[in-house]
Amino acid sequence: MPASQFRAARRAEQHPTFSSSITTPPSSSTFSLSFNLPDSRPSSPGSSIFSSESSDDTMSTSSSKPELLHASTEDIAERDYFSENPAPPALDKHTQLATDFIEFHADAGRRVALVTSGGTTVPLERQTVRFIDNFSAGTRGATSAEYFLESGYAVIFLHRQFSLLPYSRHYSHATDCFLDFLHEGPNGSVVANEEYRVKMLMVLRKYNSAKSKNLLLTLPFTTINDYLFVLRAIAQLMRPLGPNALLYLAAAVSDFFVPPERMVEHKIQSTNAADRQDTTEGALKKADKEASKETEDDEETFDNFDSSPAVPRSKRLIVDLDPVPKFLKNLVDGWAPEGMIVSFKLETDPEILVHKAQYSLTRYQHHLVIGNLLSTRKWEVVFVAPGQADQWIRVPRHRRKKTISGIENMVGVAASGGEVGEKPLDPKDLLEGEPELEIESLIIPAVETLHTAHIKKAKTRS
Ligand code: 9Z3
Repeated sequence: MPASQFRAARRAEQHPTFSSSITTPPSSSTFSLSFNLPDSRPSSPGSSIFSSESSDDTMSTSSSKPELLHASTEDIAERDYFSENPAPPALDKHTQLATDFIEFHADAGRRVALVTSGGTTVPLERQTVRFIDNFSAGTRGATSAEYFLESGYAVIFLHRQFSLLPYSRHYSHATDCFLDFLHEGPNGSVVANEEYRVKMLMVLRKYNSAKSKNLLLTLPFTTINDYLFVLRAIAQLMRPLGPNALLYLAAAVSDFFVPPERMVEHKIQSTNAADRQDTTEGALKKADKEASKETEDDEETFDNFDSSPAVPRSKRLIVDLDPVPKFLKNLVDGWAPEGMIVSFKLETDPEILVHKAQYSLTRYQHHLVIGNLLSTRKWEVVFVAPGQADQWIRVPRHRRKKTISGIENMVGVAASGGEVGEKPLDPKDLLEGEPELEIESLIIPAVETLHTAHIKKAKTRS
């Protein structure tokens, strides 16, 4: 392994939050990094029939797992996941808030969008010091929520705690610290800097309007488990909204997790210095010495890190992750059967994006997949919907905001299956001076149009 890769692996080892997958045998003294891919669970389409929901007679009283009649693979996965994993402590509180919010807007006949946003974490310890995370800042979700509100929707914003929020997102970026927009005015007042004042006032008005009309409910999650429990609960609560419910699943959801039976209680240890039998001062010194020798050894042998016996298996930190069950089918068939469901498909390889989005739609039979590439997600997305040609939505070149992570010459590449990018610039695209455009300002009206058609179709059917 080249030294640079090794250093990256070492960094990941020292900060496991950024690594792909990590576990530990509880008693081993030192650890290294490995990647164990679990077998994926088979899955087949089918309907959700929970006997426990419809009849008490069919529910087993001796087991925590309800019996299932005519169970599909998804039913079983759902029953197992939600009986084997603990409900998050805030679930009841969040459910109550969502119940009141949904009732209020159902009475008003208003459309309600559940917008999920930000990344889920995967804890490695029960008392969590370390966890696996992902890149999502919640820009897509927070920005989309604002445009949904502007279109007259009430919004339940289910977001990763401390990720971006609608409205405050304009002032909470690392580069746009809210304090930089303010200065001290007369008599100790705080005043917006003149160049930002008008925009800030508009944002503040919109925020206060949404709040005063009870149009925005923000609910936080942290872990993948929090997310799944609350997503299921809210989706089920949205049923009375019928087709007026819209589920817009923009959160970046972990595909793998550590199941409770394999999760250690305490912080994963990197040396055996804490072993009970070894707590004498001498033993601790010896352990420290061994640990520092191991570090030196590791430094010397890093070129062989991946395969060398110089790093025995017993010293590696191996996380054994299970796949997170795919609950989209349960959502479509059972949790929110009449609502419109929009999922996102994220890829990094332009050659597979469209195919994966189409596959997802075929597999889960929902209403819209919005495909995006990590590198161009702020400038283009593709809508994949049943019975329609794939539709690319793109911010015109002269209105694109530059981003550090974006790669602009990748725009258009996924549309051609990975071959060429955008066509040469059209002279009309050269117009200068127009303000930057957020892609969500194009996505949300297009989603709204599809939602209107969805509602109309449901009405015709009934
Ligand atoms: C998305 O694809 C979102 O658009 C992003 C937004 C996470 C890319 P940011 O928060 O990023 O604005 O920085 N969300 C869905 C990602 C996801 O987990 N999709 C699953 C998948 O691709 C399917 S549900 O397999």
